[in-house]
Amino acid sequence: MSLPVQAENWRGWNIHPPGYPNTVALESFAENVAERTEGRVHAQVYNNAVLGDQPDAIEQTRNGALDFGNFNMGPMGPIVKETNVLSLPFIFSSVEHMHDIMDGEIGRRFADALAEKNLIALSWFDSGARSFYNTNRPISSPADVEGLKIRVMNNDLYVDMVEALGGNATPMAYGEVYQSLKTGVLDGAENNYPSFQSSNHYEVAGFYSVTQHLIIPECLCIAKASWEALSPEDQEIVREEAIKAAEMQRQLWVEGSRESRQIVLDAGVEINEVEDKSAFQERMQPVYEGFIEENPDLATLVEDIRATN
Ligand code: GTR
Repeated sequence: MSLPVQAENWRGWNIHPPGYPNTVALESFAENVAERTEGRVHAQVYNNAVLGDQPDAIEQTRNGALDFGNFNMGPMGPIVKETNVLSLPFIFSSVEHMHDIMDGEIGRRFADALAEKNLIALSWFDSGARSFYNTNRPISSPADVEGLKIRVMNNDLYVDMVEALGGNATPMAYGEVYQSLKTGVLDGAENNYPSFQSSNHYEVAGFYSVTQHLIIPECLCIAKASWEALSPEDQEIVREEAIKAAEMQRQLWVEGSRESRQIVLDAGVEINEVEDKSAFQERMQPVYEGFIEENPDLATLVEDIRATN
């Protein structure tokens, strides 16, 4: 006679709406995990940040109130300081560079740092490159940022970044940005094409300028307590499915980014390429210096990434 097995009911946090590349991949992850564990892990994804804003959801996952989530390494910085390295503007030369780093030995260093804070990072999602958009004008040089009120994710590094360009930075939850752009509380924000489109920010901010100042990975993270409650066999299934989900997400991302770009163009958004990004990069010098001064122990990590550029 076999003992009845207690099913784990997993709640997963997701900031994005249905149909978004991350959402599709997370839902497939949940479905495959339930199927392959024969219901021992019944995982459900809650979209549109209904379980809380991102900094809050990270805390809830750390303490086991939530079981998993897809988290951007931006708002992770204040909690897991090593991950701030990933928020240094222009640290990666391209999305491919970021993938190479995160899938290799250096990526494991970040996963170890997250594990120390009770987050088991099983795979890395793509988040493209973030660029500025605003309601006023195209941005081609740092001078165009001057005086603009720009929303940033919850991380002091981004405040430094925007201030180094002469703008006024406002850390704010993602869900509040649309209304703030609409009412003029903000002039602009920054994000990749899929988020610029799916959040509808493009309806109110008609100028998107391709600065690509941040290329930040995102994790599929499991709460340590939920992870440790699994048998080794189920851990293996969850790990495999998380890696498969990241592969799927990265493929969907490429197509999704193209589609989102087209949707915003069709809606009349003016997109300007910033061919020469060096003026923006030069302004980031003090941001790097300040960061290394405050975190001398992370200098090697920064150097190791830059050396692979
Ligand atoms: C998106 C990212 C979200 C969230 C959001 C934001 O690109 O996928 O996790 O960080 O940006 O700007 O808050």
